[in-house]
Amino acid sequence: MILHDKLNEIVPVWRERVRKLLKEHGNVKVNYFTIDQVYGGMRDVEVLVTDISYVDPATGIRFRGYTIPEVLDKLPKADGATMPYVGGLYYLLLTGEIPTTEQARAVEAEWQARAFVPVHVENVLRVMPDETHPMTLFAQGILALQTESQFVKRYSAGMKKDEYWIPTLEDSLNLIAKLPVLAAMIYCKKYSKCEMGQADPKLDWAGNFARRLGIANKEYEDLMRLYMILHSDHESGNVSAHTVHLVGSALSDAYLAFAAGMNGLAGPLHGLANQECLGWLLSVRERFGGVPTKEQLEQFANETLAAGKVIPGYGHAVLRTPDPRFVAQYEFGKKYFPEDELFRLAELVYQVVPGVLKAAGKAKNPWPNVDAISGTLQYHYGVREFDFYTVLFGVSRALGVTANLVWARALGLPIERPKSLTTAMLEEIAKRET
Ligand code: AMX
Repeated sequence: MILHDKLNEIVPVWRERVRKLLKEHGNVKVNYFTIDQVYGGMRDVEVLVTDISYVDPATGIRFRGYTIPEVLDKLPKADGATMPYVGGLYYLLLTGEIPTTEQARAVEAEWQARAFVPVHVENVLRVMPDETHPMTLFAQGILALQTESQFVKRYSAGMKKDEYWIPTLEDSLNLIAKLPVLAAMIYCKKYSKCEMGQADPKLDWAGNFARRLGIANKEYEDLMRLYMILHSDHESGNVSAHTVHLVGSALSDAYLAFAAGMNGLAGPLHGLANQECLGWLLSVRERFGGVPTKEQLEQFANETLAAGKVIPGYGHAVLRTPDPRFVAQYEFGKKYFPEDELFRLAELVYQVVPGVLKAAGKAKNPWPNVDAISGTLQYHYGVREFDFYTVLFGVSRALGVTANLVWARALGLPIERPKSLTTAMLEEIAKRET
């Protein structure tokens, strides 16, 4: 094929040209940033602003300044629950204040009242082939929901700029309310496992989501609350959050922006890692017929690296310690089912893999991230379809990215439009500066 043949010829030439430029002049500055950063995914470039969460390389995520243990401790909980109302977290993300129980319940009540999903959304899902990935269905379902956008209606009627945040908040509340129903529809379509009846008015958003997956179990309801809180936000630079912000900056409504972000979350270096992580754990278990010895696991991990693959669930672009989101889930498993075989395997991986990655010497952070354990907990309670796990992540991520979207419209943040240069221009700058 003509294009393949031509590209096959020139790709190695360009690869060598870029490699040479980065090797010899990577630290040359182009205005504010180095050539390494311009070419390298803008790593560590401080050009985004959010007040909703911040990832501290040493202590991990802080939501409005609060660490994960503080959030779990301070947010109000329903009677008999060990984990907080997710509605309380959303109040915190949006306002910066810890809500009272009444305020958290008021957010939960808003979600209950807005959970209806129009029939055309289910029709869109129905016509898709059975083998469609759940994340593809999720993004399609969100796009189908866009018919509900209040922002679109108000914008075409001629809304004033300083009111943009109001229908953005409406869209965000509606979207979050409907996502568990959409996710359960996908679970039904793919695996025929779900409970699509009326929501229990006495149960919160996360508890009802747990029930909709067909699991009526108080522990799992608490796990769902924990999971939804932990995955909600991770400052602005990660692919899903940044995509939602970028697309929203064009005044695309919350549905369009969120669907775009979910396509980024579906990538294997981002949200899909949780599915890959459980797959890797299961492949270890299958190879050794159970939990292996430390030495066997070390060898298996080295084989993964030697095959040019990453060990999913380990490493992070910003963190340099075990992810506190990993730690919170690890403690949950330790409390409720320490003897579960897969949990014991995940625990052994935690003991072994950081050493393997340190010895290999490439990964800047050898510690587990949020995905190293999340699938193991879901698996324990019966959500064993691991290509569904990224959908769970996506439902949770709506909390953080929509809170950011509301504030982006409230502060009138402009359309994002960075400037690009050509490789020849960078080479010219490098020549001039050296
Ligand atoms: N296994 C093997 N190699 C790894 C590794 C891992 N878990 N983590 C990093 N490395 C390698 C990188 O591939 C890179 O190799 P290269 O120079 O040949 O390209 C080198 O170490 C340096 O990478 P880094 O600067 O430490 O990491 P990064 O910021 O480029 O990437 C991440 C971060 C998470 C994508 C990476 O650690 C990774 O691929 N981890 C496995 C996948 C994973 O767990 N992803 C989930 C991330 C969390 C999320 O978004 N859900």
